[in-house]
Amino acid sequence: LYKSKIEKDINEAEILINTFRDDVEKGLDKIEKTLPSKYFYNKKGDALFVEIMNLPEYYLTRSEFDIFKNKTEQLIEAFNIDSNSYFELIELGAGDGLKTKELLKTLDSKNYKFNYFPIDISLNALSLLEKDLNNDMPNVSVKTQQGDYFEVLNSLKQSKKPKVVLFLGSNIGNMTDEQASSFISKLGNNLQKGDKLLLGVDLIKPEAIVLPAYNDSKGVTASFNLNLLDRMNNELGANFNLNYFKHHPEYNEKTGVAKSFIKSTINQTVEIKAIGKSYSFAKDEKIHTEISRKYNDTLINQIILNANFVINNKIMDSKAYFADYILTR
Ligand code: AVI
Repeated sequence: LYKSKIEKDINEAEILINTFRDDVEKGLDKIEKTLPSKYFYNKKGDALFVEIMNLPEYYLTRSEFDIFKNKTEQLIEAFNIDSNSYFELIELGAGDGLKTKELLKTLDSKNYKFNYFPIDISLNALSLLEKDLNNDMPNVSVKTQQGDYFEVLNSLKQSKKPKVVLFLGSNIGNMTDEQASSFISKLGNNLQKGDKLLLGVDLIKPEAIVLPAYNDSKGVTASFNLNLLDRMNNELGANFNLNYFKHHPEYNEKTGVAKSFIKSTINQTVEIKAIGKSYSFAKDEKIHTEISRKYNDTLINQIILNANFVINNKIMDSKAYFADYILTR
């Protein structure tokens, strides 16, 4: 199909930039302008997200780490796996492995027989994680899987071995409830009866705790959000002036929905060369860039309603900020 690897790489890069352009055009053509949050995560965005996870206001990572560190035995018990029979531990998203390492360490010390399969789109994230794990826990066999979650799960399905899938960090909260439902259903379709899903979600709690997590005092979350404008400038030939847009988070503690916006601070027009259009922004007009949903039992039950899962356990951190639900297929 391609004459060379370079030709293939160029072609793939073109497809990526074209979908970015099309998604931006679709979002900015709407009356209530939106941009998809998945475009936060380029190299700069990945680094900013790591910084966010270490912020004092961003409690999510620490809360889930508390569960993995202090309730490891409960997690493992909930997996209901015989320590003599082999199983596959699969993680959706490579992350920095900090939480998973606690689990791997305990599984290893208890002589469980398993392989660890982190799945990620980013080859870079996977190879960093693999190196780190090989260094820190040479006993654990790490089999990185690059690609789309469902494509990889589908290929892993062939093995017929018992599986435990980790989907941590309230990553599901960046989907709409409809997207989350169909995601969980699809996961169920790629697993076998008895397999487990460990779903980590942030819980609904007062605004005084949630809002600062998305509006930190150092302005890292603001840079993370505004990085979208930077990307459009660099990759789509846009001329957003970052001095005239600001980060604007909102949280509704009744619905449990946190939203991030980029707000225009003046009346202005921005040209995006790759689209061949100009967009006007009124003073105080908002572009919706992210949803970070918080949950309770009712919401989780609704989301898994049409999926082939039942809830077995719910394990929370000491402050009851965050929950890891263990579901059985
Ligand atoms: C990755 N995701 C779960 C984060 C969240 O909390 O929604 C992304 C994030 N956005 C702003 N801060 C962190």
